[in-house]
Amino acid sequence: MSTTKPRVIVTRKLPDAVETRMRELFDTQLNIDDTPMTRDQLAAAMADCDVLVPTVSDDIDADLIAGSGDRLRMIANFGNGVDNIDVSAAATKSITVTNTPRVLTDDTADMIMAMMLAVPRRLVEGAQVMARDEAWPGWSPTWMLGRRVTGKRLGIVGMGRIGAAVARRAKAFGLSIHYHNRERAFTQLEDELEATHWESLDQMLARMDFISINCPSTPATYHLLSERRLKLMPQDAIIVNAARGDIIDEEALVTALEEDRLGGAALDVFENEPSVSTRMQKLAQSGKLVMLPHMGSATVEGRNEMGDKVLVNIRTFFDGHRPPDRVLPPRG
Ligand code: 8YV
Repeated sequence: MSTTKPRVIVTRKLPDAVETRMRELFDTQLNIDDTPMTRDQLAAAMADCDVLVPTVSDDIDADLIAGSGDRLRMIANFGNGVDNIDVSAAATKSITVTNTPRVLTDDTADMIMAMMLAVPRRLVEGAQVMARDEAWPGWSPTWMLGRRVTGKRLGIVGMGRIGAAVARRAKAFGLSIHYHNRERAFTQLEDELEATHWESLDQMLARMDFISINCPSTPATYHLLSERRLKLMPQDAIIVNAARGDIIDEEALVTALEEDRLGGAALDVFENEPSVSTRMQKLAQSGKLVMLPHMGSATVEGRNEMGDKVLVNIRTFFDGHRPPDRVLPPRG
């Protein structure tokens, strides 16, 4: 049966309501069992559809895009970050790229706050004690002591939507807000947050109790927290990263934690996702490192809203308009 509906291939299992609507609107191929596609399967899919709907777990690089043939017109990412897609290569082939901004800001910021509290207040260690038979000897004045959060300094690397949402929450927890950003935030936001802007990332890192990474992963932010910069941080500083793993030199971070040159870290993202090293697992057992499986935006509401955005982006594009969440290639 021939159809005039655009052919859409979705690489992973999406929420039921999103998939159902997707099938109503488009000639859609779903991935019901959620097995990630191999590179060959992605190449075949990209040669056989008008729209690919990938996620962070699909690496849509320049070679795949170059080999995609003429049919592919749109890559509608189910996700905010587009570091999994070579947007410049897509632009060269006039393929429109879209993402799903704004709907995961609050969920991600909530999780970042939870991570920021978890390390100094030893949340995971405490929960593990209660999950083990007879591991709790009973209350004691000097047992399981953590460090106070209120009154400390938080340095936000990347004051975009998520950075600002983290800052608002952290301010309510009594933290003072500092930030480093490519461009200085609007005065209004600085006033609201009583935030201090640092032109020099090095100088900010040397003075903060907490660092939260909230910038996108781009060639310019690769290993932004390098071995040299990690060495600038105070010995009891805590790093939280729910952005992308490759913004921190993970190997250097692990060494710094092992050598007690940092207070701790909470990571929701990793350099070689989904792999983490045994050294990291060992640190996680000691409580110095809290690791989560990339679940910063993982709420039912968020995933449904991400799906709605994908649907609107595809529909708008095929109605002949500019999709609301179009992503342009980086400048310069
Ligand atoms: C998403 C994320 O779950 O949207 C993002 O950028 O990091 C995640 O929270 C994932 O990217 C979906 O593709």
